[in-house]
Amino acid sequence: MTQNEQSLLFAPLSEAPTIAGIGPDAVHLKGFAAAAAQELTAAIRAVSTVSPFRHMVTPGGWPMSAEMTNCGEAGWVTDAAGYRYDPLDPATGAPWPGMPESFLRIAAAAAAAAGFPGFTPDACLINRYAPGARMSLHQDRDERDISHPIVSVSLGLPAIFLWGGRKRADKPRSIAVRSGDVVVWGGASRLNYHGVKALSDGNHPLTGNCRLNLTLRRAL
Ligand code: MD3
Ligand code: FE
Repeated sequence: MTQNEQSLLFAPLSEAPTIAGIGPDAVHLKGFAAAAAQELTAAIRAVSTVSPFRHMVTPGGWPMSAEMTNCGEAGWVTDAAGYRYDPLDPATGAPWPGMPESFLRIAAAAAAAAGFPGFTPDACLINRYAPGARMSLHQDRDERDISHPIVSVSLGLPAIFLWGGRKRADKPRSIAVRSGDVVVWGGASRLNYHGVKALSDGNHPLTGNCRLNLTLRRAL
């Protein structure tokens, strides 16, 4: 038996959640959503049955490597016309599926734990990363009122967040995120540049060979 296998035998089945500051008004809640991970993943499956994951195309004409869908009052979309929140799914012509209760609950609880009480998201962008998929450095600035935080929930394969500064040129730090981790970004960090490194191959009991990320937002 290797030392790695040996230590796995004694590892706890799940670790207690911990809280770590990563910048002003940005908090990493490790394992905060671990107990809800299965329920959240099942709800994503239900959403994607109505509004399927798809590769959206940037205004410049490049397909994004992560697949996306949405739920809630409006969904974030990009196409030749630009970025926007749309109350209708362009792929179905119908409203996006409603926000699952489990999403609202985890978002409010995580935001409160991070110092943003009363957070009630009205939109959730759901990203699905296959191995090799990534997200380049960008700001989230399509929401009407940026005084609200964004809550991000990671499920499935691990990833490396790139945590940049207020300017695109600021060198990003790498932050490892694992299934069940939640990160809350608000206040002074709300317009920081951020991205995700190309996903490594792997297999996760919850999702198979992909990573799912929820970003819960107040968009309208
Ligand atoms: C920092 N998603 O959907 S979430 C996105 O893992 C997005 O799928 C990534 O960036 C993902 O827009 C990263 C982490 C995140 C989300 C919003 C932020 C970091 C943020 C807003 C401000 C600063
Ligand atoms: Fe983003």
